[in-house]
Amino acid sequence: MVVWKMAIVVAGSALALAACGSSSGDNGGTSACTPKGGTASGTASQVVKINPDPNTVGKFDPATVTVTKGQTVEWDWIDNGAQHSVTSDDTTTFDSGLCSAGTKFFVTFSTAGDFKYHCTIHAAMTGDIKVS
Ligand SMILES: [Cu+2]
Repeated sequence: MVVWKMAIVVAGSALALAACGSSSGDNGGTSACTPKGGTASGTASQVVKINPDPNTVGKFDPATVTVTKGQTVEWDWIDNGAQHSVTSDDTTTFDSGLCSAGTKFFVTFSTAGDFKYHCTIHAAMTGDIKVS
């Protein structure tokens, strides 16, 4: 009986910690989940899922996407174990900030080029949008 009560108290405090962590931007990143260079809704030609991965924490799936000028790419945060960002390597073209599962981010590419991006807190998470 005493052990049961302890377990419930521990579970409750873990939930409180998790809720706190997901609402603050102080776990390694400097940006909150505020889209820059993109929007939180839209109509996409291609969808990239942000999935959990046992080796790299998270991964962009697929890592490489090809679109034509004027088309929109959507990122869907699936991983509910960690926050991730979608940040262009130049850090200025687009940046979702650190976001949690359930977030969507849409970027429309109006110029041709090779737009590499990454997650700001997981160095192994990289992706590439090829625009022709
Ligand atoms: Cu990440």
